[in-house]
Amino acid sequence: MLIRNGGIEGKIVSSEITPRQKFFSRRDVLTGATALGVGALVLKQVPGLIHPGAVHADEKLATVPSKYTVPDAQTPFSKATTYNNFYEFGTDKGDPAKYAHTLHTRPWTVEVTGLVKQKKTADIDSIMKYRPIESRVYRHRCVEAWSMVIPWDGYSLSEFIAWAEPLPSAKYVQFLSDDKSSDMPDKPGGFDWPYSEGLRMDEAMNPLCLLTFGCYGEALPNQNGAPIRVVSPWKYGFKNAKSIVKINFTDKQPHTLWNDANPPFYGFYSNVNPNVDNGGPQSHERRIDSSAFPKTIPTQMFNGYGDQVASLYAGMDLRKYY
Ligand SMILES: Nc1nc2c(c(=O)[nH]1)N[C@H]1C(S)=C(S)[C@@H](COP(=O)(O)O)O[C@H]1N2
Ligand SMILES: [Mo]
Repeated sequence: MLIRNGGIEGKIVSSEITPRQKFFSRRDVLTGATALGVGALVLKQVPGLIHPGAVHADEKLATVPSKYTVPDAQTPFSKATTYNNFYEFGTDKGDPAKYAHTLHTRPWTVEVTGLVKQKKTADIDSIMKYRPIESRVYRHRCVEAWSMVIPWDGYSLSEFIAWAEPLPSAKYVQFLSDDKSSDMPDKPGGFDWPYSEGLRMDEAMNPLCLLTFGCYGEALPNQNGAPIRVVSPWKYGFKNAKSIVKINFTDKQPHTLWNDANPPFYGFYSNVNPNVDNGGPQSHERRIDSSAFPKTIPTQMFNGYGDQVASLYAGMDLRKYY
């Protein structure tokens, strides 16, 4: 397991002092790429040569077990990494596994902006060492009425937020995904890129909300949102922004890509709720597991996480705030 190393403070690159472009010279980037090994790079650049089911990230993660694990049968790795929504790489479920090899996940930094004591930038490798990485098996429910059970690897987002030091006036946190053309050259039109999502601060501070670096004990495959994403398992999957480059604290509810595109279907809260058919029926879900013919099962309120999160919404009309 990873030992607490006394915090990421010492390794944080302050954006004020050292702009990323200066810090990482072109030569450093190229040297880093060479160190990965030419073979690995070549394989990643020729996706047609490998069956998508075999796309593993190179890096194994040391993880500790978590009390937040559910007992449901897990979705096989080969399905969780080949049936994806990551529209930056195309709108078909198979597109991310085919095309996300263009995403460069090192060097990678996450900027902390908005209502914080001080703007700062953290390097992904420092963020990953900040707390022990837990393996948490979570239910994952897409608003398209399919679901998976995935062992995610990460630590509670609340730990990162404590480091980020938001001001008391911060009421929401917004996540912004990468949208660089060099990483995502063929983003579909008609969307207001970058992908943007958000949570109310108390939702983000709930320990279930996972800052995620891996799945199945290895670094996230690109198509699952490498190198860093969030997973809030009581909400529909689109709340969980992938490949995050910026975390922004605000006092107003942030705009989100899907809420802008189709507000009746994609509410800001989007808590899993079998009783609210927000444009499509949500009472059941197709559970993608190891069987050749996935079963349709009833959807649970808050995806089965009511004990941990229902109190966040006490007194709120969940039909109005869907
Ligand atoms: N940046 C970004 N994040 C995203 C999406 C996306 O298209 N782009 N799709 C969302 C949706 S709709 C779902 S269901 C989950 C899918 O995550 P998975 O592919 O790891 O299962 O990612 C979410 N995060
Ligand atoms: Mo989704």
